[in-house]
Amino acid sequence: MADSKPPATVEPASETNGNQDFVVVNESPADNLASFLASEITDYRGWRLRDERGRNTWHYLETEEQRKEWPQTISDKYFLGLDTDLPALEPAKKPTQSINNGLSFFSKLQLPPGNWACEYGGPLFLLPGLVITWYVTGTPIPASHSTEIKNYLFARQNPEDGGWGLHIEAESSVFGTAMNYVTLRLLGADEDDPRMIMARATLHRFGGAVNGPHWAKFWLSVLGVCEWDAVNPVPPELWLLPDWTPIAPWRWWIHMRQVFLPMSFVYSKKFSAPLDPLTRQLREEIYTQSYSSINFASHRNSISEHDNFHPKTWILNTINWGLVNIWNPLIRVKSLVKKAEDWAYELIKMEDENTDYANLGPVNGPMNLLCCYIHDGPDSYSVRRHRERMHDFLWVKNEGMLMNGTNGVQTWDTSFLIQAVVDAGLAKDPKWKPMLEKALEFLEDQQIRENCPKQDVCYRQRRKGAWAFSTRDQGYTVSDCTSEALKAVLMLQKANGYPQLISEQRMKDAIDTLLTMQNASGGFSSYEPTRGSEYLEYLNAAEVFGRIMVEYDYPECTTAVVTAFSIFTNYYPDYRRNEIEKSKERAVKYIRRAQRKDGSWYGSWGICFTYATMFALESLASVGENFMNSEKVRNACGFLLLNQMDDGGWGESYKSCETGSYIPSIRSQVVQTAWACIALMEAGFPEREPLERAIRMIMSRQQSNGEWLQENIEGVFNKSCMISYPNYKFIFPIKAMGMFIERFGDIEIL
Ligand code: LAN
Repeated sequence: MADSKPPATVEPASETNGNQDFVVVNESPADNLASFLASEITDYRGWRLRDERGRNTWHYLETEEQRKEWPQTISDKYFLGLDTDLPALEPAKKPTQSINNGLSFFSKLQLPPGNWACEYGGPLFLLPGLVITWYVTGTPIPASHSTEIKNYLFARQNPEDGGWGLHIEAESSVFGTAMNYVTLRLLGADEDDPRMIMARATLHRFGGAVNGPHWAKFWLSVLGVCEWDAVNPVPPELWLLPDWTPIAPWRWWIHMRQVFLPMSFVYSKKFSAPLDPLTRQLREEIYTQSYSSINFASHRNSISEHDNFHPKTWILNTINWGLVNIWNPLIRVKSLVKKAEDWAYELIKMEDENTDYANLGPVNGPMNLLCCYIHDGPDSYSVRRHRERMHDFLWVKNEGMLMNGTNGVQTWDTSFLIQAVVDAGLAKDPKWKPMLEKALEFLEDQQIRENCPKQDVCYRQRRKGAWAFSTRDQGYTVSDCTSEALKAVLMLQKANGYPQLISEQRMKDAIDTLLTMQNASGGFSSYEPTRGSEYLEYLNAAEVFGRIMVEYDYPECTTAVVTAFSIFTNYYPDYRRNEIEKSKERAVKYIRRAQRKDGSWYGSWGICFTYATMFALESLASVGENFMNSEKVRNACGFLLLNQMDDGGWGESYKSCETGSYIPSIRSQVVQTAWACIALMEAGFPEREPLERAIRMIMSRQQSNGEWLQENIEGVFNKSCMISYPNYKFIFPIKAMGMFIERFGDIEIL
């Protein structure tokens, strides 16, 4: 397979991950490694990204003829870490030149439908679910894929102990290590490979796979290398609870209930793949004692300290005890089981049909595939369609193949890029017009036009007029994705004379959907208004995540809606004006309340206080609150200025998300510096000096071809898991510099 030299970073990950705080350098015995790597990589000149209306899939072309017929593009090369040959540009002295250089580079990455794409990695618990599902459903895994998945996992192995954590910057855990070890073995990694020996040693030091969290035990039981007795109950009967019950699953955060759903089906079926020589052997590799001597039932609650981010409550432990010892053996009669499984399967089918099998995300996607395999059989349409869709989650980069946290970031990044260019005052510049027109076409194509059929039966939120985070196929409205896309459309169509691709009625549809999404608190959540009590967190069984059971208010989402409302009413002052005004007022009240004593806001989707403070200050600015007239805004500016680093930049560690207090990173970060600048300028902070220093730092990190290099990971979810937003390093510096120019002029900075 390998007929060319290895891509630069299959070796070690240190440079491309660019992470200064947690440098990942593979220091395994070099000789063994070199021979292994040389024989086990694909030729990176063979990979192509296809983008069909935002659906991104990677393809490996084996022959030179195929490669000639479908040539590699600049963006393919960029994503793969190959030389793009983009020219060195005239060095920027002023922010306008820096913006121009940045856009010259970034515009080359725009894909034919008009969107941008990117790796969306970070979590290290996604590939295992997919590979185990492929394995147990007999899905053929292309050699190119298995080779590159192995490369990625080895590249992301922690160098000190050979394990893996919850995400790429985390310390090793049983979840990461057991699952990725098994994945590598299923893909053909040798148990005697020195890297596997090291991983196994760490897993054993952590007490073996019996100390894994719930989700690990679930997947290992599916594979047949753990017993279902070790898995805490996931009763599908919960789906039969009347809707009024406070714990009914329709009230849970969408990601929890859509994972719980197929999981409960598989748990109820106690599905385990038939043993084969490999899984038989794995049974002996991942534990510290022989498989037959393990009392799995006694390990239901065993969990390593490295995984126990959110320990189970005594209430949940008591409920689980009751389910295992009373409910399952004595009360759970066959007819009830059938009723629960049938209804769960109905809901799974609805999720599949509502998303054309793309599914909500990369956890329920493979699980739904498995359910269809169990229910409909190996060659059914549902299984075949699911198999195709799995490729929507995969991404190839210079370290190998990974699984994205969603089926992409297309709509989100495209909306933000449009806004950044508009904020930089370049929307009417003929140089960037074709790029923006394409981007607008993409957003037009991606707006969701219809609600889900039987929306109430499957507990779905209204979605007509909305935008999803990734694609229209995925089809889940998110409050801020809808808002940011709507803002981008309004900015182009209304403020800058672009073609009216999206009609007035369709914008009103978006507003109608947003108006269904506000919480009683005034804040906005992500996919739906909060449907259940925070006390449901007592039933959080996943151990590795926090704040996952229900929707919460988020300053980020709330701000997006507030600002979308403001822009919309500028152009359509009469449409539902009272409701919009009232909603905005309540939303801003929530923003004010959510400010912390130190002047900051806690961010749930970006790292961390820097991210949310930027949004919150935008909300306040939209109602006229600024540095001059508001104590709150002054406090927030004080918080930001306190954390400015010596080089003029800002840098916040992901540890802030976990601990809930500001923790600086070792080195300043381009993206966070841009966020802090935007925040200060939204606040109307009057002094130029700190901003100028920050902009200087951003400009000084720009490369001669206009790009910025990857630094630390930017995003987060559920407090504990980090996720990459690689396009932020283009989008936010452009926006920040644009705002700077507007306020302080295009002065010489470098
Ligand atoms: C995302 C990605 C986008 C993100 C924003 C739009 C940035 C945010 O403002 C609202 C929430 C949202 C839509 C979001 C929610 C949770 C997601 C889908 C993710 C962080 C990407 C991956 C994550 C998902 C839960 C990963 C799968 C893990 C489970 C625990 C099920």
